Amino acid sequence: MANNRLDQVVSTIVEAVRGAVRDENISFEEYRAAIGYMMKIAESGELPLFIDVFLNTSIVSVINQNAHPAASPSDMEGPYFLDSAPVLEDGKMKTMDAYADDQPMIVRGTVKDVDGQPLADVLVDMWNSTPDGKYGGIHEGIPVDYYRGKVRTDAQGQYQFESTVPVAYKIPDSGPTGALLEMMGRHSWRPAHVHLKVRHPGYRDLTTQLYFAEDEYTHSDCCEGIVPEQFIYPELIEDGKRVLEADLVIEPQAESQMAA
Ligand code: MBD
Ligand code: FE
Repeated sequence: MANNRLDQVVSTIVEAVRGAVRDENISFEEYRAAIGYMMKIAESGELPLFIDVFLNTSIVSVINQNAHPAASPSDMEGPYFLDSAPVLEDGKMKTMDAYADDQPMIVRGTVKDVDGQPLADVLVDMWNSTPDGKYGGIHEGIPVDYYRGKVRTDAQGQYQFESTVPVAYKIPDSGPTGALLEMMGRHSWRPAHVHLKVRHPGYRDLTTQLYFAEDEYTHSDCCEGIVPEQFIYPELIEDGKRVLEADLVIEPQAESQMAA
């Protein structure tokens, strides 16, 4: 049986690309070069990164368009979420001693429903980069159980993580994704950011990011992330720790999604 949704989406994509070929007078040589480039992307293992750089933000726009007005803004998941992250009893992530000058960071807040009621026992995931822009379980030398973890909200709906402040993240520039950005005259930096994912039965998953007001890339993200104003944090230090307070509002799942 033909899949109508698939047919419609693929047809629309192909028509959009054909339109670009016509509009830009693409030559056969350029067409072959594009195929060669796509092969390089695939062979380098950067396919998820490449697609996230150019398209994840659009997926998030669709999510935000369809979201309840009281729900927290969604942002890109990016390529480095791992559901195998450890459960943290006290919210304290493992960080590497090798980073002697790292700054401790607390990320905390309350998970609520759209009526403002706190939600207990909600699963919250957080992941962020090392002080030199690497992710646990992804980049060389950083084990999978470092700089990521899961907690559950307490009876008051509160969650807390402890990690260290991340830095602006440079898309690997030895690979074809960074090379393309550079050839386009664009830089390949993401602002320093913290990833959060909230999951609770009967509610829509919320995936978002927190940003730092002082970061020079917060308003020039190479991935054109959403960067919601409410999630840009001015410097707040408590007991030597950078504090980010993020209340996260999740909405009930649509009934059509419940059945699935
Ligand atoms: C990242 O760390 C990220 O969050 C995104 C969206 C893309 C590339 C690297
Ligand atoms: Fe990231």
